[in-house]
Amino acid sequence: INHQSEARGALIVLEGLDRSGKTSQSGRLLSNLAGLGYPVESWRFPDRDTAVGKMISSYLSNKSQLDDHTIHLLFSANRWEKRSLMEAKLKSGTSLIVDRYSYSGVAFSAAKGLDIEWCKAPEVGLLAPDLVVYLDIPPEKAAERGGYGGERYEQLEFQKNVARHYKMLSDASWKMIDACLPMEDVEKQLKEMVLDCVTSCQKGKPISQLWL
Ligand code: NYM
Repeated sequence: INHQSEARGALIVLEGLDRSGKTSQSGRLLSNLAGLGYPVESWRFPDRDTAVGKMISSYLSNKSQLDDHTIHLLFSANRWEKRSLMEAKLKSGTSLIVDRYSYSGVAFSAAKGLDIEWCKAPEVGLLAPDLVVYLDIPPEKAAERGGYGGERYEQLEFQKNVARHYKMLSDASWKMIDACLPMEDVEKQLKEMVLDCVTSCQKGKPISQLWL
């Protein structure tokens, strides 16, 4: 039996404040894993290409207004609409690097004052990441990085509140990387963490579901 072909992919999630470097690091990680011959794709949430994603995008760019609960559920729906494809990819052996996931969903909505348990509820039953890496940066430092893009939420006071909520959500399974380090150092640490995770998934670690 060729065990390699039956090995499942790993679900790797990158989290962090706006301007923490998630998107750049996702790209570098994708090339690093692909370069080593691993089947891998890079995803992001919100996925702005779906119908739900277009509503989210319009909200984020202040072109539309939505009640806080409503937008929260749309972000969650945007993950649900990708769940079956996500599962199929993992089972077929492809690892996924996902830029933001349910933790962004809860941290940003709870930072507006919504109840944290209420925020978690619609995420229950989505696939649980095999690894969550938090790119840790002080909000003030993130704000200094080339300015925010002007979307909703991209303000220092709000980001401080989001950071507090991320800390509440984090548990022992999260890996932290100091996102103030040079990009190459972050890249190297991330690659090592992810290779460990990919290996344990190949060895048969089962896929589990949120919310633990
Ligand atoms: N965001 C992202 C949420 O508020 N809830 C979610 O569930 C997700 C996935 O959207 N400021 C927020 C965080 C970001 C914004 O993300 C858009 P990005 O990574 O800048 O495209």
